[in-house]
Amino acid sequence: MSKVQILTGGPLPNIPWQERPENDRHDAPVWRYAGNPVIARNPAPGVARIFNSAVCPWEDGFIAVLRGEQVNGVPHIYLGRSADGIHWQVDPQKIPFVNEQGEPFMPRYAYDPRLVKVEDTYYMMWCQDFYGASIGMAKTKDFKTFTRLDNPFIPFNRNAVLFPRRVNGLYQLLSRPSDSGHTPFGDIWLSQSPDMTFWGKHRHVMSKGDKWWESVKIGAGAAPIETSEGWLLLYHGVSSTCNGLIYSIGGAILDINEPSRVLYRCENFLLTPEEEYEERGFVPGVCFPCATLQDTDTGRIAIYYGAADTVVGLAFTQVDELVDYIKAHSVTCETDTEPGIR
Ligand code: BMA
Repeated sequence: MSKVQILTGGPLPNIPWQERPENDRHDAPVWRYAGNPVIARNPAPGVARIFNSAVCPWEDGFIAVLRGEQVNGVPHIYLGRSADGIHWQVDPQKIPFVNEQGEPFMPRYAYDPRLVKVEDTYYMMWCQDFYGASIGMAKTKDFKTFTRLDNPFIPFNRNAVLFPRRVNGLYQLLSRPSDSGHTPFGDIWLSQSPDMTFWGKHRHVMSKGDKWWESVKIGAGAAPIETSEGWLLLYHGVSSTCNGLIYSIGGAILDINEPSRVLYRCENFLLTPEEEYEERGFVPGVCFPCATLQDTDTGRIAIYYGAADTVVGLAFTQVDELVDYIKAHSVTCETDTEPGIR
């Protein structure tokens, strides 16, 4: 039993897991699956690459919403199924979204999906065209019918991630207001809703950091994990180099009852591109987290991240070690710790 209790989900003894290698010299307690990548190039007919993708437990195994870059270069979302969270069968058809009337209603493009179960429903959120890049959302209960919801925000916005439960009676959605291009700025914001349609009570959560690995912009990654220490948030932080942008994974802990307040924020990255499949690909130097699986009994956490906009990687951490590391290296500033409204 871990010291820090994970309160999201229940026991999941079948999540993928490998112990940390004894000779691991990384500073942060996050280590890669030795068999990475778990989804390689050309994973299905007409799909050249699958990368920034999200998973959930489903029936006896796992299900995933996958960012698939089609051979015409346009991204869409595909479904994947796996018994062990490592070997994936990719459905060659795009997810067939419908509107509330059950009629076909496909986004023009869709990328960076997240998948979060809230109460008895699975919600997906992604980035799509809404007369400019913004957030699309859909819900399903059976992974057969995917009903789109109203788009929560006007353009431009990216990186939407729902919390796995309501807080103070309201659904909670993190996002990152952006521009129409590659966005040289960006903070994480929180929006709240009584019904998944009307989003308001917006709060600022965190600014880009003054540490160089996250000095350009940040964006929420995986759905926050509820723990006895607060909401554990894995996010991406971006730095600028002579050779373009580099995406690393960072960690923070948000207040349980007021998640726009950051309690701890790790000044170090938790994972940064360094393996061949992270440094070489369609966009080199990208580790982009989109989901976790966690086991409440052991405190094990499996992290799914896109690598180099080309493949899916898997990494592991243990909640006690991760929370200790974030706390031990925490540096917060006023824009982190204040309630986020001015
Ligand atoms: C962001 C998004 C991500 C991508 C990243 C790096 O703007 O488009 O999907 O992984 O850039 O290219």
